[in-house]
Amino acid sequence: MGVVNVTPDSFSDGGVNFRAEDAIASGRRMLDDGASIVDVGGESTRPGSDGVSVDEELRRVVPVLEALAGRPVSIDTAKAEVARRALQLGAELVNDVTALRGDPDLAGVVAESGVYLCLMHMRGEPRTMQDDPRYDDVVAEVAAFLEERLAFAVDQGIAEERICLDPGIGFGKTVEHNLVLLKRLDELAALGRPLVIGTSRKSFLGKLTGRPQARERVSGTVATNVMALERGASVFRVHDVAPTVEALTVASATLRAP
Ligand code: 9MG
Repeated sequence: MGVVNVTPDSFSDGGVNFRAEDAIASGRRMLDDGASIVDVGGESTRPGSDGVSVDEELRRVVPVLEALAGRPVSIDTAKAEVARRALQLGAELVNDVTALRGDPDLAGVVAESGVYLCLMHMRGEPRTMQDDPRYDDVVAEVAAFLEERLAFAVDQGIAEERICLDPGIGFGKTVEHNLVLLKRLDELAALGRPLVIGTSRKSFLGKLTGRPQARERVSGTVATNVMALERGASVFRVHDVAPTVEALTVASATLRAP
């Protein structure tokens, strides 16, 4: 899954895709580089960020979705109105970082349209989520949360076979929480739904490797995605599609070797 942030303030790409033409070109390049889908988002979820209005989010994503019509696209939004428009324009998956807690109408939009849904774990909200997050057992608590949100989504009429789960690396987690989640990802895979993993260029990688610039964190991104594959993840949300596809191709061939 390639990441196309149509935002001015993304920590991970410095806003390089804020202009629609740049976002469209990036999305096309990611698909050419081997992404199975591109995730288009118009609201930043980086730590400390504030939300944007429905109108502004639509203004950002609609031209990109229009230009990518006919290609596999996911919409990264927590807003029912934005999801509805994106699905009309052909989006096949709704990536909701609030796991249906942000907008009471979003579950209905997803249920009616029959598209795929990603439910992600987040402790708190982007503005405050990195203020001293604590867990007794981060894996058990994330698993319990995802199980509860999965049951909620199914209860709202969304087909279970259409739902994937995501531990929300970096969303209300310390470096150690992120590492423990990656190390014990098999416990989340045991929930029985496909797992999405999003480590791409995130700050915990920079803290471990001394890379302050997000775009210098490709090796860390690749390493974590290979580990996540080995522990049961099947969707890898990344900015750097070509090196990730190459690494995952080799890693998955190795896992399949007799
Ligand atoms: C929007 N977004 C930013 N990081 C993410 C992650 O790790 N997973 C998902 N599903 N979405 C994310």
